[in-house]
Amino acid sequence: MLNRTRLCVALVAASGLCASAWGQLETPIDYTNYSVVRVTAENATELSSAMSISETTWSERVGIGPFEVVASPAQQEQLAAAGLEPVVVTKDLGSLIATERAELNVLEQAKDAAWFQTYHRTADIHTYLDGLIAAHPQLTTPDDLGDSLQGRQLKAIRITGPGDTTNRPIIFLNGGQHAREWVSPATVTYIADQLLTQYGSDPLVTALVDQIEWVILPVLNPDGYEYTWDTDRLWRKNRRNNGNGTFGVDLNRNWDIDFGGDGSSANTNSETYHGPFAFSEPETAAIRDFLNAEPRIVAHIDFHSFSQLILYPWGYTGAPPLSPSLQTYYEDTSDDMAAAIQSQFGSVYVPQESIALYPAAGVMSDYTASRDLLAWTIELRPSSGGSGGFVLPANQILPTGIENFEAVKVMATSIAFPFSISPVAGNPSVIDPDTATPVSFTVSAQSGVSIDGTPTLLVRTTDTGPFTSIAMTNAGGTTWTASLPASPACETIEYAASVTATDGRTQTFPFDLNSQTLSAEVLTEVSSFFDDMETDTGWSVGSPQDTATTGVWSRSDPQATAAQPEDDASPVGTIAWMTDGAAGSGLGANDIDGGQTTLTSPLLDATDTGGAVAQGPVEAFLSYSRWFSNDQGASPNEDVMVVEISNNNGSSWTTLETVSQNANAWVPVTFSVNDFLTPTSQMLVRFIAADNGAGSIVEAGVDDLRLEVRACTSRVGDIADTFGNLTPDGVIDFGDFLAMLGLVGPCPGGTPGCTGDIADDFGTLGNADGQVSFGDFLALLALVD
Ligand code: 0X9
Ligand code: ZN
Repeated sequence: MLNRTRLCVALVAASGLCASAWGQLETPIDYTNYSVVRVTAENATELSSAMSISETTWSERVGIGPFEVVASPAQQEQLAAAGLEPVVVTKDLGSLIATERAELNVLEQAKDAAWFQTYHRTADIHTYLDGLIAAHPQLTTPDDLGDSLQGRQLKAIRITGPGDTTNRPIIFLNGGQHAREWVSPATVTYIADQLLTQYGSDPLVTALVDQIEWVILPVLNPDGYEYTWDTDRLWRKNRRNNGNGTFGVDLNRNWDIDFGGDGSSANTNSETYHGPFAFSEPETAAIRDFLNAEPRIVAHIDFHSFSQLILYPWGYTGAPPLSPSLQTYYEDTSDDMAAAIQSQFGSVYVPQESIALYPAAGVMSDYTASRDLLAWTIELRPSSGGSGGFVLPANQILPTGIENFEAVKVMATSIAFPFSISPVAGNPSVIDPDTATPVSFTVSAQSGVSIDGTPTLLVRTTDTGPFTSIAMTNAGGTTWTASLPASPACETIEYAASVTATDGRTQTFPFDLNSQTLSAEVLTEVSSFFDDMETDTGWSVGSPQDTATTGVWSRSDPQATAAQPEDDASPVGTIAWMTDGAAGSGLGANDIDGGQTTLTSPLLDATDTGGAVAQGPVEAFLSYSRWFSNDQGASPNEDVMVVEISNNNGSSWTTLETVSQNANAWVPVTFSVNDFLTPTSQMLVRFIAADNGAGSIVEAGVDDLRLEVRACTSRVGDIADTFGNLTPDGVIDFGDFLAMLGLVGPCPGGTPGCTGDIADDFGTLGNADGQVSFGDFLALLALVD
């Protein structure tokens, strides 16, 4: 068991750590040689022995099955003796905590340490809030939501723009309900800081501060939080003396929603002890009173760590279903929040209903949801206990704050504005010349609001000029469509959506058109490689990692099984690359067995402009049809096909997609190569299909691979180097006339349409006749710009 001796040693006292107003401080618990170990409880008896041997759990979910606990070497032996099969996942927690502490000391001492490069104690966080209030007196007011059990203030900051606030919705954010989740108060403080520092410069933040009143409470459980600094870094609850030698109530089980139900404990020693009755704790009661006093509160987020989750209601057993519209709202908004987080540093936060994590009773966000607030619990970094759990390195505070500020903005946007507008995923970023191209948006109105007329598409081809507005038409449900106008090659079309409400408010996407628009490049197809696999164009099978014994890639006319098609994907021809196309004696005869098999393309040139001179970007698009089936056999849905791409002839590889879809059909897919790698002349693509599970049926196929290169090529008349010493510069000007003079005469090789021999589609005078002549000069004149 942990050493729980309460002592206040002189050294600690001298450092000020003992100078508490509420009594004696305790010696910090030493976690040297403690580890995080994964145990597996086969039954309730094993579960309860695990809980009695180890005092601190590390997993989000503790129950029958595998979970993680903190254990000393002696406790690990006891766990093993009790049949819990302990496996160490993080060695020496003590040194992890010591490293964190050392890092803190260094940063604290460095005079220029920025606030968010380190963790801070409650009093310092409060001082920081005071600093924000002093620096932004027009936008802030201090707010005291009550006192903790040990008499610390529940100090919040109120943030809103000037003007009448009587109808402004309030969003309430809090951190620090669980003491050891240090990144939570830090993130919440960061959000308050950013709302204020970006006000006046970022248009969206300005609008969100003007239209919403924010109440932000970084530390809801200051007594527990201070205890994690002084005594037990892994303490979770508040510091209630339960009177029987045990301490602490889990505040996040103490709210009046299904109080005492599943996922909360009546055992005072438990980490999820719910307390004697709902709101028995001053911290939870204070927030209840605040909610009662503020009918304008519409939304709430409770920040925790860790696991990277966006949890929405409900989280308790037996909760009634949400209304369909609220369910859709939570799913859509939580997805958008996750996407906004991911857009910053790629962190994946998973949106899900709270109960999908585990049922828990008496939880804060369920309580606020039960009062008709929109309510979330966000679990911050890291994604797993193996990467530090609650002991998150201080250099992660800033990225965690930045990514979650994005999520908060998305959530607040859904409240502050009349519509939620998003471009559909399939809108093209590259379009054909001289071709009207549709783009679509989804537009949904908040309740009580409707669209006036139709949404419009705003379009322009200059960076700063006025937009032309084009009415959109409804394409079913909330989807609206209009076409980008046909435009010549090399234009960049900027566009946006604009929607007006019947109450007169207008909202655009992107939000601020002065700083951001959507765009599409008009690029010409300059080359295209197509392989229908009917002949061998130089594909290769095998890699050093390949171990498959059957179902190795081969080029063949497939024979149908329950997992494999009868026909290739091409409208003409019969052949595709298959993981053995022969049916054999049955379903499992010729599918992949024994590991992976790799198919690699011939070298592809994604810079081939077909002889044209490219101006600006060259964009390559890779498409193919693929077959994948893994949902039959003994261990279904375990295997995948990984598609990788290289731009250096196979020296390194980047994943294009990981296929697990059992479409039971050929699926055509297209990727922009530029989204993954810079296109080069040394491109390869490879398909790695595998059967790693025992007894699965895995079949894969590839057909109709196309590599298309698009570019802005020099226009006819913009004379290229090969014909003169003037560089094509995207502009037809006097220099081109001079260069063209030097070309007068027959085209090289007599081929019509050489540069200068103006083609018909550029002017009625053009004749592309194999001669550069006076008619071509006249046609060129018409192109000057
Ligand atoms: O268990 C909790 O209180 C929260 N997780 S934490 O690890 N930070 O303690 C999550 C509560 C979410 N609600 C439900 N799972 N019902
Ligand atoms: Zn928590």
